[in-house]
Amino acid sequence: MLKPQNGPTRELVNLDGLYAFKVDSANSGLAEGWQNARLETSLEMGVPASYNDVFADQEIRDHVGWVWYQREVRVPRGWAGERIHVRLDSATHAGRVFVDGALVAEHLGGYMPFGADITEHVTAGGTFRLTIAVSNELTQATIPPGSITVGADGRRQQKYMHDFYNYAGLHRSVWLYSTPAVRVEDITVVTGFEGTPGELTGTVEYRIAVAGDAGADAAVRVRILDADGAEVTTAHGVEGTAAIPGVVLWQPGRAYLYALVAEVLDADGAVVDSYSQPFGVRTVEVRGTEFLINGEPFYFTGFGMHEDHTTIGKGHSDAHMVNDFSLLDWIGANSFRTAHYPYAEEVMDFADRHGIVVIDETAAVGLNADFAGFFGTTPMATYGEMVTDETAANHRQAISELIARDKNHPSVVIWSIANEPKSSGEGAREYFEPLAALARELDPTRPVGFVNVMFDTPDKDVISDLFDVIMLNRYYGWYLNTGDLASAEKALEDELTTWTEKLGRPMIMTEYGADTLPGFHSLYGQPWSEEYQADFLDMYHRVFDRVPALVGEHVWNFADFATSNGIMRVDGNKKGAFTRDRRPKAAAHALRRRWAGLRDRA
Ligand code: GCB
Repeated sequence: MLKPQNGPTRELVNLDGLYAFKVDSANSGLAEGWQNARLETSLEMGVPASYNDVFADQEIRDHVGWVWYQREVRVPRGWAGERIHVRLDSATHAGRVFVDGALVAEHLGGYMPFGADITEHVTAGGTFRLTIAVSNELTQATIPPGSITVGADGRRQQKYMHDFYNYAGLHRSVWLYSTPAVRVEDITVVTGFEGTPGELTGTVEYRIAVAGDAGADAAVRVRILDADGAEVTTAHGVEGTAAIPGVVLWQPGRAYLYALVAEVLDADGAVVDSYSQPFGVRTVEVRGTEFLINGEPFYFTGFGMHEDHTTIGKGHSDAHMVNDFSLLDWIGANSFRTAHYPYAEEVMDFADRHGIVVIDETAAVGLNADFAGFFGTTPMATYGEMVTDETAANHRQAISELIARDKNHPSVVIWSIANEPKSSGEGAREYFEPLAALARELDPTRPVGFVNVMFDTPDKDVISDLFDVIMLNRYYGWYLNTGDLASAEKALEDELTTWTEKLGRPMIMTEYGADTLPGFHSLYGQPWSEEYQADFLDMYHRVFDRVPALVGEHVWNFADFATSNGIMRVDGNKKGAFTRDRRPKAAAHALRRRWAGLRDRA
C-alpha cells in the first residue's frame, strides 16, 4: 500500500480539480450504463471535497446512494512501456472506478486508498474518460454501520449511530501514476536502537515486496539516507537489518526522518525501480502503567479531532491542515487521535515531519445499540443482532488496511480498533478477541486499544483486558452530573481508581468535553457557557494529576463540527476548544496555559 510518488523510475499526475458531477437520484446509473458515456449534467464538483454542503440544494445534501464524477484524462506520452495506475486516496463510503466504461476498481470503506493497474485500458499520449461512482450508504454490515429507512413517501433516509455528519464524495486526491513492470510493491520498516545516550546505534529491520517478474538475477538494494540526503548505510536483499551508528531518534516534538530507498536492480546492476520511504527511528512500549516512547514516559496532551470544515466538509485541504497543526502547536498539544476514522495520508506525513504523536483509529464507530435512543435508530438487543459476520469481516478489512497504510509512520503509536463499541454483555468478547489478535499479528510493535464508552464502566466491561492501553471517553459533568462539577469530580476519580485496581494498565482520557456556545458567559457555572467549559476541563485536570496511571488527556474536541440533525445538537457539536472556523473559546486559552506549560517543563 505504498503512496504513489515521483522518482527516478516513477511519475505522478494529480487528477484533482473540477469533475462533471451527477446525483443518481433513482440509483439507476449503473443499470443505465452512465459509465459508458458522457454524463448528462450541467453540475461540476471540486475534488477533493464532500459534495454535501457545496450546492444550494437540499436534495443533493440529503441524497442517499450513488453520485457520479467524470473527467477526461490524458496519459503522458512518455509513459509508453510503463505500467499505468489510477489511485483514489479515498471514496466515501464506496467507490467504483471506470476507465472508458470498464470497471477497473471498486472498494468498500470510505477512508482508505484503492486503485488499479489500468495499462491494458489506456495508451500513452492518448486520453480516456475517467468515471467514478461514489455511494454514501451505510448498512448494518459497513464500517461504520448505519441503516436506511424508507418513509411513507418513498424517501430514503440514512441513519447512523455516530455523532458526525455523514459527509460523502471524493474527500482526497485522485492520481494517475506510472511504475516499471518490475517494481517495489511494499515496504515495512521496524526500528529500534541500542547503546548509551550520545552513542546510540539505530536498527532498521526492513522487508520489501517486489511485484512483477524480476528474473532470477535481479537484486534488491537498500540505501538509508539521513535528513540531508546523505547516505548513511546500505543493505542488500528483500529483507534484513541495517544499522545506523550515531542515530538521531524521532522524538515527540523533535522529529527526525530518514529515508529508506529501496531499489530493484537488473542483472547488470542497473536500477529498474526505486522507491523512497521516509521513516523515523523510535520505539513504543507499555510497561506497567507507563507509556514509553524511546524508553521515556510519554504524557499525551491534545485532542480527538475530526476532518471537518465549512463548505468542504471532510475534504482534505493542505492549507486547512497546516492551520490545524499550527493551532495544535499554539495550544501546546503534542498528540491527537484520528477520531473516528483514518485521516488523509498528508496529515500522517505532516505529523511524522513535525513530531506530533498519533493514536490511529479505524472507522469502527457506532457499534453500540445503547446509542439507539440518542440517534433515533432502532434499538437492538444482542451483539448478533447489532453486527453480522459481514460486519466483522469489514471490521477485519478496516484494521488490515489501516495497518497496511500507516505501519511506517513514526507518529503512530497506538492502533485504536474501535470507538465506543458495546464492550459489556454477551457477545462483546467473542467479537473483539479475534480483532485484537489480528491487529497484534499485523503489527506486533505497537500497542493496541479501543476506546471505551461511559456506559461500560470497569464493573461491566468484558474486553479491556485484551488491550494494552485503556482509552476512556468520559462525560461526568456533562451527560452525567450535568452542571455539578463537585459530584462529577468524585465520580471521575472513583472510576479511574477502579480501572487502576482492575487492570493496572496505562489509561488515556481520549474524550472529555462540554458543549459551549462561544460568546455565552455566566457567573453561575452554567453549562454551555465559556466559563463552564474551562471549569469542566480544569476539574478533569485536577483529577488527572492525582491519578498516576493516567498517561494522557485528549479533549473532545479540537473544533466544533457538523453532525446529523437531532435535538441534542444545535448546528453541530459544540465541544470544540475552537469554533468550527478555528477561533479560540476561553477554554483554548486555559488549555494553552496548562499544555504549553507542561511542554516547556519537559
Ligand atoms: C462520544 C463520541 C463522540 C461524540 C461525543 C459527544 O462519546 O465518541 O463521537 O461526538 O461523545 O460529544 O457526545
